Amino acid sequence: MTLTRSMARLTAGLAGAALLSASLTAQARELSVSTVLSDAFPWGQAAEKWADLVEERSGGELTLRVYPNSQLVSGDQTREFSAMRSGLIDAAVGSTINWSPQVPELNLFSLPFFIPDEAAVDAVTSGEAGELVFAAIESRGVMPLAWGENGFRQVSNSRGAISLPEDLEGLKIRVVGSPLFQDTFSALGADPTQMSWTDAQPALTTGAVDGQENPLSVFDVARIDQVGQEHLTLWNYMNDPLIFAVNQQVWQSLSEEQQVLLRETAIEAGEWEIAMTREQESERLAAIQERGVTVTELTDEQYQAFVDATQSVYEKWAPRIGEDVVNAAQSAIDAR
Ligand code: X2X
Repeated sequence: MTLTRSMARLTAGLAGAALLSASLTAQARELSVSTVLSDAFPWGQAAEKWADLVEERSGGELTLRVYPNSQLVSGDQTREFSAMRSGLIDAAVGSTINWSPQVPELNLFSLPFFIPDEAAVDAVTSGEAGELVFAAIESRGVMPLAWGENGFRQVSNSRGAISLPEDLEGLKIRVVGSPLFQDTFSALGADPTQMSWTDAQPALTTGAVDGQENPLSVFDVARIDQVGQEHLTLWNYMNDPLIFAVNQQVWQSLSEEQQVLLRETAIEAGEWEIAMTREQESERLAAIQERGVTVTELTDEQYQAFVDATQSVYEKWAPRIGEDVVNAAQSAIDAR
């Protein structure tokens, strides 16, 4: 081969490689996905499942990279929605609680003793109330795609068993940074203190707070009993759904095919995670009890005492959430 011919080949080869890589960069797209909990928890697993399905079905054209532990918002989980809206984060699998400071309608799920069981959760999320909530999110610059579930939140503490509101009197309870929680625990006579999940664990360890509330999966995986939380009350006072969502500009920049793919895989990952979370509840409870935690279940009268004590929270927050959303949810719950 003459020098000129081999040079010509080399040049053609390089040009080809450049073309190929240019077309790859034009097509391949990576989106960041924020979560509060890692894949040690069902919540983080929901995001990983979404990423796996997208990887499988997009043939590498679209990649979701999951950033757990609220790291994209430096641990401040109540800033996740704003960060996604402004485009600092492309997407998230986030909790209704953490997004409620920016989307008041999401407080629907935090109304104490309002959505009592799994059938009620499903009736709300899959019906008109769910649609209104998704429309509220969309109107604030974020495209919601699917539901997941962190679970029913149960209260624990290091002092003694809680079976009536009086038992919470004066207890310092860590709550998430959402104002409704402050009202609920104040109404119950406790001393609520707002902090992120990142700060909650050291606060429980040092005894700076007496108690906390989280779903069984979080209590179990994070080994909350090992930081002195020996008393757990099953009161199902609220469920904490998760929402799969994408920044609006990012969403609009995707092809229709990619949008369909993202939505379908989010729905699939969400359904998978909700079923898994619910299935695991009884084995998690057994594991928690085996580790020596006292588990308290409420009689109907005790439950009613909590409902009555928090009635004022419902009255204050229903108008802020929007009567149309609350009424649609109430009808769905009644008809379940
Ligand atoms: O902070 C919490 O308690 C957690 C992890 O459950 C949420 O992000 C709502």
